[in-house]
Order: sequence, then structure tokens, then C-alpha cells
Amino acid sequence: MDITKDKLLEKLEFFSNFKFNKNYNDLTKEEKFVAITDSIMALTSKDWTDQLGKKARQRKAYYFSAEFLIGRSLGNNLLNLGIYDLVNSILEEKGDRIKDIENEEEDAALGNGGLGRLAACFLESAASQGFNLDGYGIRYSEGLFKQFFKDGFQAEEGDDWSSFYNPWSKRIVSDEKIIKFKNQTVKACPYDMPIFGYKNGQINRLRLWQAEAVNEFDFNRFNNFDYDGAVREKNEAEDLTRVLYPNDERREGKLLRIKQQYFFVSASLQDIVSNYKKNFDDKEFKHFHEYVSIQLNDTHPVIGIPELIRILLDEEKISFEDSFNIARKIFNFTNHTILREAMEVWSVDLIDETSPRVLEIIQMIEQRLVEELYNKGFKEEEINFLRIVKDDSIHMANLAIFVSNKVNGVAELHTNILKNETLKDWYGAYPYKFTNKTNGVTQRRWLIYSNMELSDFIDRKLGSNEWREDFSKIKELEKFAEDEPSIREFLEIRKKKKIELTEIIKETTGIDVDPNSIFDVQVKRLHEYKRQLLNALHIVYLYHRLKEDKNFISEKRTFIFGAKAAPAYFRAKAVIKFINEIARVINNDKDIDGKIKVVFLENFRVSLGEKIYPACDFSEQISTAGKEASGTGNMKFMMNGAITIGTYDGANVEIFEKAGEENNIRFGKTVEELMEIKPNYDPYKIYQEDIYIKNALDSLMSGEFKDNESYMFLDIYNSLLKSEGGDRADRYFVLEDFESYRKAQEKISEVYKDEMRFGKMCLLNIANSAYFSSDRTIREYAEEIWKLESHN
Ligand code: OX2
Repeated sequence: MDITKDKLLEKLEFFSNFKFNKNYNDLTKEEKFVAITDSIMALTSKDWTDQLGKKARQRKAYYFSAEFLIGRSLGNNLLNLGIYDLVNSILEEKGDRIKDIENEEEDAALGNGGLGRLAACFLESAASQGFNLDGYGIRYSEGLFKQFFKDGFQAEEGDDWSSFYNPWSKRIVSDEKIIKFKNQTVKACPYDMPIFGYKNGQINRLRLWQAEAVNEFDFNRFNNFDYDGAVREKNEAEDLTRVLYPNDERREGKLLRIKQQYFFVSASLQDIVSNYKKNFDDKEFKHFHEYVSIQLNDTHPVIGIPELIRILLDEEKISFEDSFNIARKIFNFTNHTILREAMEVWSVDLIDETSPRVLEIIQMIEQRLVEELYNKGFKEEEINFLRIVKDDSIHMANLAIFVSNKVNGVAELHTNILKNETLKDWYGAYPYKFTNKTNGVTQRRWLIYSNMELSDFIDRKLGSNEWREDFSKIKELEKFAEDEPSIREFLEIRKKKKIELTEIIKETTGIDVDPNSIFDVQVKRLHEYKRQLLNALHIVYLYHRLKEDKNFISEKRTFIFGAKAAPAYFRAKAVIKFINEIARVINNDKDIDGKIKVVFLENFRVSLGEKIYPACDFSEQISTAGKEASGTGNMKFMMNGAITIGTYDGANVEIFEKAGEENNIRFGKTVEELMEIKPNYDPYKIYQEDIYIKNALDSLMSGEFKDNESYMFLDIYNSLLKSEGGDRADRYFVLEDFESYRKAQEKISEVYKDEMRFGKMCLLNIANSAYFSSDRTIREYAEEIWKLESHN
């Protein structure tokens, strides 16, 4: 790919005229963004087309995911194409700043959080390493809602991300597929996005399906004055892909949801099968598995298993036996959570409503399962426990594990919990299927692009930029851990990124923040198990101590939050209100002299994360041990040099292991300890025995913080001290870990005070972050599961 300045200038002018009837210089910023993007698409489209042709007969893996949390693409695509600096200089000549143009791009927020962002990192890493990995998903018209605060409460509005411009995708009408539900037939129309590898010329494809009506408009109805009826079919079809369900780790038992899932996997499988038929002469599909491997991202696409069997059996006339065996070779399954509220279980009725034939095939698979386990010598009750169909419900994880070739968890600890607890019986039956694939994140977006200053520093120190392609070289940074001038230079860069964030904070919240204060950051979805509440209660504790004694802490602290709560998750929204109240009270309290400030940034999203991760001193990874399968934000922070204050959970365990416990702050009970405590756990006792904890909790009820009569704070208070329904009080051990967290927080001040020590710890975290690159993760998937070779 040879993109030169002349070619770019020519295309920029061309698209300005073609799209907007203007000269480039007369475009608005938004139009400039579109003209630049169109130019990139035009200049790369020949290569893309050629590669699609060439790859049609190569082995490929497909990542099936209901979510791809892409964020913005311009900056990252320019970086990967190796033309970021070139475009930057062209824009400068024209009097524009590239960052302003980048800010015009809407985030493509087609995902909730970690699971969707992981999918996006994986596609980028695969392309960068020359692996044939394509993505298949849903093109939601409305991405994840936008969050804003009203009187401290979360409010939501729609995210109409693509209604004006969506220059990164191509609608390929000729590849449409027909999807048949029990009572509805719709079209699936593909939108293709290029995934550019980093400076290697590779282009992979993300294909997102949009639902459309077979007949858009009923002319006869219109003529009979039935205007609604005339467009009913269109609206009902488009409803299918209208919105992303805004739940992270919560199941939604709605017909529309299972129809979304069936819709996109059916379209994707039809696509894969028809391409296979086009390119290979193999009517019996004997070699299909040699060309196709499919990764199921959690249970959301698992209905693809019976759907593939249906296609092979009913449409390609392959026997059930052979179809089933093909499916067993092709599918692999990733589990992302052990939370019971996230495990997908569908009632038989809903599957029947979606596709009666798929339900029949699930029942046939179930029969195979029972036979196979019986032959393995399993007893009846053991078999019953592993059934796919139980109590009129379909257990999607069981279906996935039985048919998949490989099953993986997303961090060492998580996979062990799957093997030994959650999926113990499955592990007993099929031990060879289970494997761990610790998550990773792409250092190109999360370090090289987000933190250009730090990346230049690394280039200078290592005397080369090879680490940008081979991230294992980042380890060489260790050499500078004791070098005072290097640490000073490094700390200066950190300071610059903090100043940049203070500007964003000022602009979006009006709050003045001291860039010399400690930036203590927790950004992630709001969920009880992630324990933003522990962080909040600790801030209240600190505040109470400071009220007694202004000098209680020596270092100024800024606590920064970002988190969206699912719109129907009352308690999560209560925690948002609580933190906003804490911020309001503390930030306005003259008594404490600005010693602590609390900032809750609205609408946390990929593009905001890019500005936050580089500016963080301490990264809060404080989930209840055993509950966070992996976490990936923890890795983004680490790569940028933040110190993790974290529990022994998910990938934190591996972060501590790689970067050293001495360079991070670990606290809290382990999974095993919590299991022991659980039967006799009494949070009320802790509350009574520790006056500071009591005061912090009582602030919820005393009127010190006000919830505007929403009863939200009462709900939080009760959740900690009273058992409700089947749930214990303080299900997530907030009070149990409080004391240990308080000590860990004290350590933060101590560490920060000693600049050289702090800088060294930060630097060592970066130097040991290679393992957390999704390049490493993708290599493991490619070699051990997908059996792909690199085309680099
Ligand atoms: C998340 C997990 O909660 C998180 O720990 C993990 O890092 C991420 O997936 C990527 O593996 N929804 N989101 C997750 O799981 C589910 C279900």
C-alpha cells in the first residue's frame, strides 16, 4: 500500500467536491473528517479487494460476537497504515489540528464493556500479525446509550452513531441473506469494515449485519389509507437490529434478544457456507473444517451451533451425524463470567418462537449428549445435571461446551474456577477441551496511539522503535529503572498527560483539579461485584478523618470515576448518585482545603478511556476475588505505567506475578479465604465494631449525603447490612475487605511521596506488560485453537 502525500491531497479535494460540493478548505470539521476517511477508504480499497480474493481459499477463523466495541477508528487506522504523521503534517499545512478532526468522529459503541472491547482488540491484533481472523456481528442502529448526570442521577439518551456519516463501512447489498423466524422473514444486509494490520499491509474484515424488510412498503395498504400498516413490516424488521441491549453481565430473557442472536449467526453461517461452495468443489463438506474455525464469544452466538447443523442437514443434505461432527470440529467457546445472572438460559418457548427447527435440532443434540455420557459411564443424575434442556429451558453454556472443540476462560484464575467449580462436571467429562487464554489488549490503540509522548520516550530509551511491532522488546525498558534522569523524564511525560486530563475535567465538569495530586482512577461498567462502593465508602472515611484533622493525609488526592450503569439496574444507579453526592459535598467543603477531590466523568467510553489511562497514577481493580473473570482495563492502565491497587482476582493475579507484587499494591481476601468466611459472614458485626466504617455507612442514612428521596441510599445501606430474598447481606464482601483496602490506600501516599521509587514502580509495570498484549493472546488462539498460520 503506497499512500503518498500527492495521492492524499488529490483524494481529499476529490471527496470534498464529490460529497459536499465544496473545496476542502471550505469544509466544516465534521466534513473534513468524512473527506479524510473517504480518502483512506478509497486509497486502500484496491488492496482490500485483492486480499478478499486471495484469502477466499485460505483457512480462516471467524470471531462471532454480539458486541464489537470499536470506538473511533480514524487515529488508529492512520497509525496502522503508517500515515499518521503524514496526515498530521498535511492537516497542519492547511491550518487544522489532527486531534480536532479526530474528535469529530462518533464512537462506534456497539458493545457494553470488556467483552465487546476485547473482540475489537482481537481483530486488530490478528490483522497486525497476519492471521486470517474475520469478525461477524450486528450493526446496531443505536449503540450503547449516552450517559449524562441530572442532579447527580444517571440519565440516558440514545446513541444514533451512524445516522449522518458512517464512512468506515461498505454496504454490500449483493451479499444479503434471508433469515427465517417462525413468524417473520427478514433480510440481513452486510456492512463491511476494514481492519488494518499495523504496517504490514494486511486487511481483514469485520462484517456487521443490519436487519431490513423483505418488502419495505405495502402499496395496497397505503392506498387504503392504512399508513402504519404500509410500513409495518419495515419497522418490525428494523427493530431487530435497532438497539444494543445495554446490560453488561446481566441476562435479558426477551424474544427480541434471542432473535437478534439467531439473526446474526444465521446470516454469518449462510455467508460462510455459500462462500465455501463458491470456492470449493466439495458437496459433502468433507473438507469444510479444514477451512473454517469459529470462536463463539460467550453464549450470545451459541445458537449458531444448531443453526449450522440445520443448514448442513436441511439445505445441504448432509446427514445429522456428519453435520454434528463438522460442528464439533469447527466451534470453540469462550466463557467470560461465572456470575449466575449472566449465564444465558432460554425458555423452550422462546427458542420455538425463534425457530422451531432449531429447537428440534437442539433436542437431537441433547440426545447425543445423553448417549455419549451414558457410554462414558455417567450415572443418571450426573447426566441430568449436564443436560442442555432442563426444566423447559435451554442452557446455552451446556450446548456450547458439549459441541465445542475447545472451551476457554479468560485468565488463569478464572479458568481454574471454571474447571474446579462452575464447570467441574464438564471438566470431568471432557478435560481435554479446557484451556486458558488470558486476555490482552492492543498496545497500538492503548499505548502507541493514546500515549504518543510515552511511546516516543520508549523509542528514545530503547534506541529503536522495534518494540512497536514486537512488544516483547518492551522488557528492555527495565534497564532504566534505576536511572534517575530517565525516571525524571518519564515523570515529566506522566505529568503532561495528567495536565491534559485536568483540562478535560475542567471542560466537562467545571472542577479544578491539581495535576500534582495523586490520580486514583476507577473506570469500568458499574456493577456491584466491581465494588465502586468500596472505593466510595473509603472516600467518605477519608473525608471524615480529614474533617477531624486537616493533616490526616500528606498527599493531595483526586479520585476519578467513569462508569455506566445498565438503565434498569437500580442499585448500580444508586452508587452513581452516591458518588456524585460525595463529589458535590467534598469538592465544596472549604474545611478540607482541596486535600481530596472527587470527579465523576460522564459517559465513559473508548475515546475517553484513551485520555484517562495515560493520566492515571493508581488503577483501582478492586472486584471481589473470584468475580472479575479477567478485566482488561487493568492491562491498559499497566501499559501506561499506572500502579495497580487490586484484589487477587482475574488477570490482576498475573499482573502481580509479571510486574512483581512489590511494584503494585495488593489487598483483600482471596477466593479461598472468602469461601471459608462465607457461611458465617456477618457484616453487621464489622459495622458495629469499627466506628469509622459505621460512620461511613451511616452517612447514607444521616442526610450527610442526599438522594433526593429516591430511597437509593437506603437500598445501598440495606444491601450491606440486611439479607434480602435469597441473598446474603453484603454479597460482595465490601465490609470484609474494607480494612485491608484502607491500608492499601495508605500505602498509596507513602509510595507517591518518594518520587524516584514511584517512577521506578511505574516504569517496571510498563516494562513487564508484554504478556498483556492481545498479540500474545491472539497468537495462542491462532496456534492452539484455530490452527492458523501467519501471512506476515
Ligand atoms: C467481561 C468480564 O466481566 C471481564 O472480566 C473480562 O475481562 C471481559 O469480559 C473480557 O473477557 N460480559 N462481560 C464480560 O463477561 C460478560 C458476560
